[in-house]
Formats: sequence, structure tokens, C-alpha cells
Amino acid sequence: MARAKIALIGAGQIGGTLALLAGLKELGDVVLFDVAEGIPQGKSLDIAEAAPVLGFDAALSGANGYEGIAGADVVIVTAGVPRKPGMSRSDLLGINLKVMEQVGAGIAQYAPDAFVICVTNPLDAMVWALQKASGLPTHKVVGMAGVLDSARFRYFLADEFDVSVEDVTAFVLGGHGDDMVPLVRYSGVAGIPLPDLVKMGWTSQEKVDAIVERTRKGGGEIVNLLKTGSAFYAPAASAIEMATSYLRDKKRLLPCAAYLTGQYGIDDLYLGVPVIIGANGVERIVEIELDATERAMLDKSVASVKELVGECQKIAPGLGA
Ligand code: A3D
Repeated sequence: MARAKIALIGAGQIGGTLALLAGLKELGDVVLFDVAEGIPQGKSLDIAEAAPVLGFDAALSGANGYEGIAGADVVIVTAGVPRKPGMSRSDLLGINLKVMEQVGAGIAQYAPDAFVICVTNPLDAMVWALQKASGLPTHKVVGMAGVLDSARFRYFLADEFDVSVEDVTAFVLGGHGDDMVPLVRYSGVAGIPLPDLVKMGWTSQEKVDAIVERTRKGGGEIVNLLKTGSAFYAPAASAIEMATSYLRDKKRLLPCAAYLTGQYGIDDLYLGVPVIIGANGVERIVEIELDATERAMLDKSVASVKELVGECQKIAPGLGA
């Protein structure tokens, strides 16, 4: 059987890491695409030269034209510009929105059957724009944020409890921003919920609250340390987990930015919710019960995402029409 083809739009920090991880996991052949000449070619050649040492078989190539992504099974989009000093959030939104329009058109022309994972920020608005610009079915276009936010939450909890990260599960809902909703009730160690672990004296409520806050600000913590650029290892690993569930039909239950059509009382918006990803893309959106506090946090997160999407609609009123 032919290998799957994975197209990575954007060959920056996350794009390069995605290519290496896709190779290491033998997910398929990889095409790195970027507008910058030489970068996708150089990174793909460098990783191809690592393959004999690391022991994986995958063809890697670089492209500056969209024909390079033709027939891709999975497309992961990290293209865009980061926010620079002096640039307002609206300026960034306007620039990356234009990038999503170009990328969407390229995917529509060359890879209309692909499963598309958007990573570009501001995530919930950009995945919305990418779906509209590409015209691909909504169950084939998702955003990566929840897997990363949950991974950060899991890591902090495992560190606090001194247990394996493998035994810690955690759930984060809502938009990818400071008002994301880490769900304490649905998080825990090997099936023991976090509130029970507090009762058992494993930790205190204050420490849990501090971990929740650290999770919300997890992206900023890395930016402050790196000074230039943002996190890329964990974001790339998270997108690869989503791609693997699709390509191998694993039907993992993962928190992803998915298109809602009434679930959680929300319509025509991408928001971080638990979904099943299998060979048909987003196969199911899971509606979990929320208590009044969780619902209020989710509503606040929804309001922020709606504001960003509203800005996109103002800048590009014809998008997807
Ligand atoms: P970076 O290393 O700057 O890579 C972006 C790449 O996009 C660069 O190589 C650019 O040349 C390329 N690019 C720019 N415009 C275009 C275009 N029109 N077509 C194709 N390529 C283009 O950034 P990065 O890899 O560190 O991050 C990529 C994106 O992911 C940014 O928007 C980040 O904010 C975002 N990000 C999201 C998360 C989430 O959890 C959602 C986490 C971390 C980063």
C-alpha cells in the first residue's frame, strides 16, 4: 500500500519539528511548504539525511509552490507571522487572515480530500477562516490547541504528584487563550479525579488553582523564556497525535477546536471541545455535562472567540461566500 502523504504548510519552528516527528513515527512521506525559498528544501534535506541514522523510511521534500502538496492525506498549517513588538492583535489577525485565505485556496485546489489541522494563531479564529477559505467539509478541518493545553496541564500535575505523565489525564475546553477552561473535575490520575486527590491529601486546592493558572498562561511562560519565538516541540507533538489518530483510524478522544452546529448551545463557531478523530475526520463531538461555574467560564471563552471571528468577518466579509 502506498505511504500516506503529509503536507506541512509553514516550514518554521513547528513545521520543521512536525517533519522530524512525522518521519520518526513513519506516518508517511512529508512535503514541507513555505513562501521562504530554500527553507523547506533545506529542512527536508537535513531530516532526510538524519533518516539513515534514526532508522526511518520516508521521502521528504520541500516546495514553494502549492502543486507540491497535491494529493496530500493530511495537511498541517503553521503558516503565518508571529506578533512583533508594536503590532496590535488586530494587525496580526489581518495578516494571518490573508495567509489563511492563500493557504485555503491552495488546499482547495490541490488537496481537497485532506484532513486539515490548523495551528496558526489566533487559533480559534484562524481555523474558522481556513475552513471558510478552503470550503472543505467542517469535519475535515480542525484546530490544534486542546491537546497542547491538556498536555501542559498533565505535565504540571504529574510533576506535582511525582507520578508518570502517562497516568495523568486532563481536560481543557474552550478557546486557546487565557480564558481557556481547564476542567479539574474531569482530570486526575489513573481514574482518580483531582477533587478526590485533594481530599486524599495528595495536593491542596491552592496548588491545583495555581496549576490551572499556569496552564492558562503556558504559552506566555515559554515566550518569556525564549524571548524570540514561541513553543514548538509540544505544539508539534500535539498536532502529530491528532494526525496519527486520523491516519491510523485510532478514534482517539482528543480536545480539539471543532466546528459546532448547536453543541454546547453554540453555532457556526470553532471551539475547543472533546472530539473523536478517526478515518472520517471528526467523527463525533462529545458533549460533557458542565456545572454552573464551568459553563460560565466556557461562555466567557466563547465571547472572546466570537469577538475574534467578528473581526475576521469585518476584514474579509466575503470569506467563504
Ligand atoms: P515560525 O517559525 O515563524 O514559522 C512560520 C512560517 O510560516 C515561516 O517559516 C514563514 O515563512 C511561513 N509563512 C508565512 N507566510 C506564509 C504563507 N503565506 N504561506 C506559507 N508559509 C508562510 O512560527 P512557528 O512555527 O513557531 O509557529 C507557527 C504558528 O503556530 C504561529 O502562528 C504561532 O502563533 C502558532 N502556535 C500555535 C500554538 C497553539 O497551541 C495553537 C502553539 C504554538 C504556536
